[in-house]
Amino acid sequence: MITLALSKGRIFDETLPLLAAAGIEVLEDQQRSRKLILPTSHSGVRVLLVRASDVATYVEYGGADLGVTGKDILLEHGGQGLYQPLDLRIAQCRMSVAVRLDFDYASAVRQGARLRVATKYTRIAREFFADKGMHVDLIKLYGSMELAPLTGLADAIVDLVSTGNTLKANQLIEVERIMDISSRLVINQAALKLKRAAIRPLIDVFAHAIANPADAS
Ligand code: PRT
Ligand code: MG
Repeated sequence: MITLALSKGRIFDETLPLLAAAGIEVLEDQQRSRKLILPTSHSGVRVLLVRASDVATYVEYGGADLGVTGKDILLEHGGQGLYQPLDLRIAQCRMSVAVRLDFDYASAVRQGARLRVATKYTRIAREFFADKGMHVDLIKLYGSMELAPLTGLADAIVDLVSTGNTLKANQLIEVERIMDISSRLVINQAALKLKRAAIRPLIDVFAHAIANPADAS
């Protein structure tokens, strides 16, 4: 049996076509089911539903053999000990710095002002501003980062942006693009050795499906 850890929402949805390319169909409706372990059409494969930020942890400790998780999470929590053979190019977005429309970020940077930055991604933010030679006070938040500049909690946020609609709806503007983000296939090192016969073909099918998106129906 191989166990694949996914998170509900975009990662689950965007992994389904890759599984389909391998002839694997998840047999339970992720939205409606309360189950956390979902059977698939392949008796040797099951899907575990975990929080997005827990996928790498499950795979690292062998609670799952493999998983799909964002580069943001791998960079923030460290993907140590995980085999990362593929960028699946799904759940794409970017990590950016955003401020209120009326905040003059450019002159704050020019003047070397000490910025207060709210984010869930303190590690990525710390490295980014350190590389720019900027001094920042980081404020750790766990969600709704957009509120921080609006309430005066912070001057800027570091957060994921995809359409930009959330920023726009909150009168915020993107002032720096830190990096592009997509999701990776992560594999437990021991599982890769012990279950190679089952896992290796999956990697190959995923790689082929990514390289040939036109084949997907
Ligand atoms: O939502 P929950 O608290 O359960 O967990 P999560 O936010 O960690 O999970 P989920 O499923 O929302 O995100 C899983 C992964 O999807 C992330 O780790 C990213 O790698 C990737 N991803 C891709 C995104 C986005 N796009 C994205 N737009 N993750 C989050 N967002 C959020 C963003 O934080 C912001 O609040 O969507 C909002 C902005 O979206 P736009 O379209 O308005 O710009
Ligand atoms: Mg979310």
